[in-house]
Amino acid sequence: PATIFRNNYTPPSWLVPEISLDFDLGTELTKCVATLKVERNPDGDGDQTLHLCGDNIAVMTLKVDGNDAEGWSMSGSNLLLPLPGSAHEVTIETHLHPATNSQLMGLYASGGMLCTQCEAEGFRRITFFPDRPDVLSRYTVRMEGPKDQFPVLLSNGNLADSGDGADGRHWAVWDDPWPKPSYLFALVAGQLVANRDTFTTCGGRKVDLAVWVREGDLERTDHAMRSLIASMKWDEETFGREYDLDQFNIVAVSDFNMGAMENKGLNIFNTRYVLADPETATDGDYDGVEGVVGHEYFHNWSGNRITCRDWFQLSLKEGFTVLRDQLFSADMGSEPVKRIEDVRILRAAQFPEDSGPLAHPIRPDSYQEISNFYTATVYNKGAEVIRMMKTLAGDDAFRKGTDLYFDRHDGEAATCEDFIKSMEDGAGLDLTQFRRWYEQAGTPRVTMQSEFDQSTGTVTLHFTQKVPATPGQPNKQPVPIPLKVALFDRDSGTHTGEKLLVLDKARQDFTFDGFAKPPVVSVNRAFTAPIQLDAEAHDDDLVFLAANDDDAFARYEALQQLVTRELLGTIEHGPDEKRRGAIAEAMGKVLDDDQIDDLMRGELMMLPSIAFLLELAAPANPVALHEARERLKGHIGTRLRDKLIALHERASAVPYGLDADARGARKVKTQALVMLAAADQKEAAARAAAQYRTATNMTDRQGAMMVLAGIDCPERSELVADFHKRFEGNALVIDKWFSLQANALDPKVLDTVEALAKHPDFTIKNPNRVRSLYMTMAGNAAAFHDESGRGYRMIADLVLALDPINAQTAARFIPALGRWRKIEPGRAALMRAELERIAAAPNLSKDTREQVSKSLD
Ligand code: HT7
Ligand code: ZN
Repeated sequence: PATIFRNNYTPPSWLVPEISLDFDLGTELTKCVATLKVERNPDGDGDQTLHLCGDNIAVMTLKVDGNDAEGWSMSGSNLLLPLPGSAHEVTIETHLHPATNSQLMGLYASGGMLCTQCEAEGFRRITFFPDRPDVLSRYTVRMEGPKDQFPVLLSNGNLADSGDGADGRHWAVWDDPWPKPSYLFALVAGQLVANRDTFTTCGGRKVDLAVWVREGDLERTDHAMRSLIASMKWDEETFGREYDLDQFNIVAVSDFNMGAMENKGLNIFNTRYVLADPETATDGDYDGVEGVVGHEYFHNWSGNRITCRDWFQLSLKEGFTVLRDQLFSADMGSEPVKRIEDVRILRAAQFPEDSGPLAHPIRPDSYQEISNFYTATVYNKGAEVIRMMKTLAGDDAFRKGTDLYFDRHDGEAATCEDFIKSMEDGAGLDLTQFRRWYEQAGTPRVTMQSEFDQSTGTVTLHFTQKVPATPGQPNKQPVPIPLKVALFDRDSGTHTGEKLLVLDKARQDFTFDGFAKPPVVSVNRAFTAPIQLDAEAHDDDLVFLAANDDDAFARYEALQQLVTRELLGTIEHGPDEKRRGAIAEAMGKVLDDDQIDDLMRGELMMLPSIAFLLELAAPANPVALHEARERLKGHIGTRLRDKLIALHERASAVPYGLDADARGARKVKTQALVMLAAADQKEAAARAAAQYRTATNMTDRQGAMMVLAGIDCPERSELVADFHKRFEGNALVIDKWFSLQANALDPKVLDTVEALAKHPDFTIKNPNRVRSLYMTMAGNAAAFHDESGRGYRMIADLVLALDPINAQTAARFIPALGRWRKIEPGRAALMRAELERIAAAPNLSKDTREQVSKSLD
């Protein structure tokens, strides 16, 4: 497949200021007539041929200015149309087959309804078009179809007209006044019902809001609607952004490749991020709905009003919008807990990507298949990079920078450089060196040593930084790293004030005076920079910070570091009894401390993930690491048994509610159960079964089932069956049923996964179901890394079966196998062998081919 390079960007030769689309809808056959007003681009190269992208479609008719077109040709799947003048009207008819579109890109059928997914390059599966984000057009969409089958007809913008036709048919015309790129086009037709509300914007515009779902799902849409209204208000208050249409529609579909899509005025969502009620959705699911509803809504400005010039600029909209959704969720709940959650995701998903064969800068330099670049790097590291600008500027100056960006580039297809320049001009920052964060892949490694000079009462912090080599980037330059630091007095447990240091050289020292004794150093507080830090702190200092740090993140971090040190030490030379004792004691303080709320306590109780630990270890045996982690949990569970039981009981007495206290109680309840189960399975099984049986909500039920699924006891099969029976027919909960079993800490889990793949509820055609079984198994270290190689084989078999059906989803399984360099040689060879087996398959998709070949390099 061809490689596309960022530096080869050229402006389009032709522009399309207007397009009208006319759809004659049917599940088996939809006819689409597109009329494009095209104009030569004064900034283009003067090419007289109009290049229109196509994918899996054929030209049925083609006219130019009302006459049959002449001289056109196909180049692969693209249409080349030479045009004599500088402005023409081009009309193209295409025929689409939504029912057989299993790739879920373009127009497809999902549960009887029709819907679209056009980002990144799906519009070319609907009609021939210059399908690139810098071609902005005004869209008018007419659609017509049988009213009984498609009673609801939606597209972008505002409804302009509608009516009934002959033979039980009806039609609607939608008009979107805002020029947009083709990837933001959307259409939905189906049997849907709406939860409706209104929102009046700060400028007085009354907006009709609707969340559209299948009939039985209506009562599970209130949280999505609440989240939408909260997002609209928050974006006005926090970023000064007002909504700009009279309607805002959200539609939930059950077959969807990603989480959701920000189509202008018509967001399309995976049902997973719309539907929630206490009985079927966990607290985590509620947070997911709030975060994703916010994310897609925020794209209306960061993505839609200002879009990307080309796909290399993806982080311009995604990194910034992730930051915006993170800040929103923090404001809606607990800021420090949200920060810890965001860092946990970054470390488990992005750090491994940044150190592996698929590492790329947040603004990549090349790609073969753009769908492969919707990554944790572009999204989550992209958000961290903009967060660093916010830290460097301060909140007020940051807001000046974003205001300038929105003003300067409204209506444009912009670049990351445009964003950086607006930040420089608006926030008053010099980001010359900072631009390296956009250019270089790899997580910077920072070391810190502190040196105390008794004679002068000074402390010097000696820092080094190194950005590691990544594929195609052997030599790196230092980046500016903002680090919040505080120096604690050991006796009083207080510090003299937090400082912001900016580390911008390979080696750098910072000196502080006025100390009678060596202080305890707290560094990278609030995780101000996305780095791997080795601060060489003594265990006692980590224990001190875990108990005393007034920065909640730093407190969490100290305990995580202590545990990480112990686990990495265990697989090298066995457990360290003294350190294990210190960890249990620190955890005991966490359980006792009534200054900590339960949401935070629940975070502090979680041990670092295997994915994160593998980043820090030399090529390791993941199963040994997993076992060490379980043993440490067991040690803590045994030492703190009474406290954990008391906590479980206290939390169990809190009635269900969506407030922070009730949610916190549910979080610690399950965390207590997890630790107790690692200590005494039999006792925990009875407690988990009781939690399951008395559960009034999915958080408690899922927590109990998660623990039970890993214990060989009579309750397990009984309650697994009960769970299925209770929620039969509810796809999202049945997804949980699959993942709970695929995630089990059970030696027979691979047998279970194999059996579940044959279960009548399993289908390879639904991405949520595939992910719930196989992505979960790939994240279950003990299962995936089974020394037989069976876990690797199962993933490779899945990729080969799924690739022809849904290439995007198949390609997303490759990175799990691509991490072989982090794994001990025996298993690494087995992982590579599976990658080679995939690579040898004929007719692999571009998506999977790119990921596999890079993973083997
Ligand atoms: N901007 C959206 C990206 C997306 C997508 C990309 C590729 C294939 C399918 C997709 N569905 C949605 C999602 C977002 O970040 O908001
Ligand atoms: Zn997004």
